Amino acid sequence: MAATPDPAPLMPSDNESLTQIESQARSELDAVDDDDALERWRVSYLGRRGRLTLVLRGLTSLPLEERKSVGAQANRLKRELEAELQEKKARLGQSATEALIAERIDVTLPGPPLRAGRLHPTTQTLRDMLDCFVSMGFQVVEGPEIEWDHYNFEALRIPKDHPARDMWDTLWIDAQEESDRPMLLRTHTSPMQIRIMEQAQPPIRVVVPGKCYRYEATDPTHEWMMTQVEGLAVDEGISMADLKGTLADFAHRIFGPDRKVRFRCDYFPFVEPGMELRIDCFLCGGEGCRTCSRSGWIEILGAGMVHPEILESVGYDSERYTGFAFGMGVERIAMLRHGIDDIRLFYSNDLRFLDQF
Ligand code: 2U9
Repeated sequence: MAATPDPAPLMPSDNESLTQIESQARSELDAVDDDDALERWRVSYLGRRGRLTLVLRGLTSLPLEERKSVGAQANRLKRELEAELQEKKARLGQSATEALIAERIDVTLPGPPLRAGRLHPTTQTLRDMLDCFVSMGFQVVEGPEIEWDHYNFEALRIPKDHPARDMWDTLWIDAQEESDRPMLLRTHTSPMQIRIMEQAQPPIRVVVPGKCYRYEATDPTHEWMMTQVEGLAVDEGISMADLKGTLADFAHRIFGPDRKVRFRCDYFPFVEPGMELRIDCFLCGGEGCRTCSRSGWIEILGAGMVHPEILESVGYDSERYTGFAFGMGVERIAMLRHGIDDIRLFYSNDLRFLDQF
């Protein structure tokens, strides 16, 4: 390939050009920020056809005096630029190392904090409730959420067309309501107690937690899905005193030892007698407020002595065995404990609510 002809050397009196070369070389070197740019700079000033090299090569054509002075300046500039080139090279190498060090991962540093998960407020309260009954000797048993009409209603003394059915608005499975063996979403966990009694002999002490479903409009105290805890104790010699002692103890452990408790009559088809348990209102101290509907008392659960007809229907001798049963809503207990005024908050998945527990 034909060599490119050398550009014309500087004229002997071209001192200004040397000054220009010096200032341009310095400012361009200043702007250099990587190895490639540094090499381009070197070629352009100090390379074989670099601007300074050409000045030095052109010295021979100058008169002696000028050659001496321009030559001295050009050689000084060459030495200085070569030194500055080395310095820049070292600095670029250093900053590349620093960049590598900065990029390095220090595995000994603590990681970013993790957002810890937590138990849902329903689960927290449910666990406290179950702990309480387990410590009294009850076993925890779970059952199916889809049930036969038989276990949910018939076996609990709630026959079809009985007015008591209106107490539970039901979600039926497809067109099953009209079939021989209608199926539904259980309205309470009571069917499981029937299943247990069918399979086991007394003594029985079980608590049955689980989701239940009701066909009803939601409002601050009603949801179409709720969690229940029900309990059943069957043995020889079980009396109302056992029921009252067990449930009063439960109320004191969940709501505090200073709570007053009282039992009042209520009706449920599967117990006789039936009753509700109330505690004195801890918000108004019994004066009467919105939470206790101005009564000074808050209902926390329903209970009663298992109806003898139910004991007989599962094959127990009701002359020998008696039992008590109870049921309550877990969300209701959690609402009272935490002062929550709307049950719909539990399953609306609003983290501002859930983060508080
Ligand atoms: C069998 C025999 C008896 C369970 C009982 C209640 C009273 C009761 C409700 C309270 C509010 C449920 O969450 S709630 O809607 N329950 O009041 N439950 S006695 O009695 C039984 C259960 C099964 C075989």
